[in-house]
Amino acid sequence: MRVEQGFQPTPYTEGNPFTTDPVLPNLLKRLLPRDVHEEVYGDLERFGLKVLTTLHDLTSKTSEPRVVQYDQWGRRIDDLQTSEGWRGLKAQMQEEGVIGIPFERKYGEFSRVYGFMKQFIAIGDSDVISCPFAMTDGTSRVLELVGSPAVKRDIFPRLTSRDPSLAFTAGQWMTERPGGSDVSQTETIARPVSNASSPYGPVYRIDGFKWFSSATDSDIAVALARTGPPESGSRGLSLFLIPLRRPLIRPVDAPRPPALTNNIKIHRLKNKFGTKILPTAELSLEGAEGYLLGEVNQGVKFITPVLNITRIHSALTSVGSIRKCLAIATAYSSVRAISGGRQLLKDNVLHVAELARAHLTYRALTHFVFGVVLLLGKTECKVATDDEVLRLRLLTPAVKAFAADKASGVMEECMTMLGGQGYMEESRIGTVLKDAMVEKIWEGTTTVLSLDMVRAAAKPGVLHASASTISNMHQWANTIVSSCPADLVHRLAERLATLRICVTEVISAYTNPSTPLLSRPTLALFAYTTSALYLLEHAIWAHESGEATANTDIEVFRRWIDEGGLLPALQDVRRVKTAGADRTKMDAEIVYGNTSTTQVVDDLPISARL
Ligand code: UCC
Repeated sequence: MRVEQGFQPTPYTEGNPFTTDPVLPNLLKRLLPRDVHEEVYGDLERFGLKVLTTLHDLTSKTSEPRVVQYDQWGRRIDDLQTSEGWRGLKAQMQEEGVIGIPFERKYGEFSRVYGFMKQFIAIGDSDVISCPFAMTDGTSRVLELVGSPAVKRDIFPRLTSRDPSLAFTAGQWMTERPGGSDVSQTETIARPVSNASSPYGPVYRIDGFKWFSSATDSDIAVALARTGPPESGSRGLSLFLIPLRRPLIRPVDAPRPPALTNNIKIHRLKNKFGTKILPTAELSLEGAEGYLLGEVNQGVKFITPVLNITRIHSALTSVGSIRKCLAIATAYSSVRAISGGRQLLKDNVLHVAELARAHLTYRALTHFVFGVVLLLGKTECKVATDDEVLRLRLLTPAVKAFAADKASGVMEECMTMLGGQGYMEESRIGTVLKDAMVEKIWEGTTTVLSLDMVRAAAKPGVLHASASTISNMHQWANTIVSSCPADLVHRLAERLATLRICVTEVISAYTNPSTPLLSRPTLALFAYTTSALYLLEHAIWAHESGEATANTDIEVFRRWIDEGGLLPALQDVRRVKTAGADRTKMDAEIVYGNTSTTQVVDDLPISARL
């Protein structure tokens, strides 16, 4: 039989990633004031079509970057070559204003929601172009906060520019070989240059080796380097603005110089599991010129906006990757016939039940991440209350870690929903899944972030009562739960009670961390609870404003409480809370074998074994 003969599978057609998404249009309607919503809706609809056409085509033209280190005469050139598709994607995102929108702030605090929504619908059809823009975004914020007038005149406008011929992107260089996430071991040294001056800030010569430098094709980077003695750990680090190419400001038609022009050598490109299109490199800084940002030895403090903003981007990418895979799986269910051709997958209850389970997680995460995005917008525009600023600090690591943890499982399910077709590279589910795996690692693993939350929660008023503040989390949860109208309270009473129990448990776990083991399960419970609160907030809004989706939104909240994983997360926290040292010892024995006397499991309280 020839390939043209016999059964011909029907390809699926994906709808507009914004207008046909089951969550986004209504979420946007709730989050934005009516006039802003009316203005941006059309742009997002237009961009949604562009994602399916222009961006999709450019993605098919990307290929792995390469570095040509020497020319034929043996001269070091470090020529970093990226693909036409990659450069095209970059230009498209700049023109669309993914960095312009949040910093132009045409829509005030709502600009963040609009800008992030644009990035969100492009994820999955734009390779990992979101990565350099995450760092460009964080860097723009740092420069906005602490850049010199000349930095604000020459560099900030380029980072936020919509003109690709002028626009800059930025990288972030923190990680080094000794420490990974622990920057206290930073070996890179910055020495002041007394006889040099720059309008961009005090000039330093920087020497060191940066181990994971993504966005090596960028124009500038923000980097930590040591200015204090080694024993000062992370308190002896300062933040620098480092041009990757000099001169930094050139005529538009001037050729792009290599990083060697600032004494930066590309040692090699990383051989990564995913994100292969992204030029991540090991860099050797051999007297690179850099300009101090902020105060000496305060580098960690000044780089935290980059960390926090990139963490929100990371969460967005995890959830956006789910969106893409679900869009494919859902579209496929409308064309794939089963049962001898008599039934489409979309009419098969067993299949739809699995799709609904995946959609449940997607909905919860989408509401969570855009809740955080709104808080970011409010904070940057200085209209957030003190409580909201504190909440943003706590929710940022939580949403990053939680979204990354949940994403891969859902994407795997989506892949199986296409059977063998899902496993084919052409479906792109595999690429999206592999790329999204990095979200569990970069900008802090789940464990690192769970410890960050412990630190953030210790700030007075964030979670627990202080002299003047009643619990922030408690107050926020109370405000949402108590805004539930009577008829909804009646329908959801049991779930609302569960939610209150979870809030109390989270606060207690952070207030009295009886064991260091609590940080990870508490992060999970916190994230389940927070996403439930956002789902409830949305369901109440939909119910009260008579949205056609109201019943679905209420059901999604109910299922998230009953079936989404919140109850096992609650049990986890309770189990670990009461476990004590015996559990830690048993953990070691499970992993490394019995090396000393064993505390038998039966000696543990029953609650610790649930
Ligand atoms: O290695 C990586 C690359 C992986 C592979 C990449 C491949 C391709 C990528 C593709 C992408 C698409 S990523 C790993 C990057 N590293 C991190 O994410 C850093 C993780 N470490 C942390 O988050 C740490 O907490 C640090 C570095 C931020 C700080 O740790 P230290 O040195 O212990 O410092 P402290 O003492 O904990 O914090 C210093 C101050 C404190 O304030 P003060 O001085 O007032 O007490 C903290 O409260 O900074 C404050 N602080 C923060 N403030 C710390 N973190 C934050 C924060 N997030 N927000 C606000």
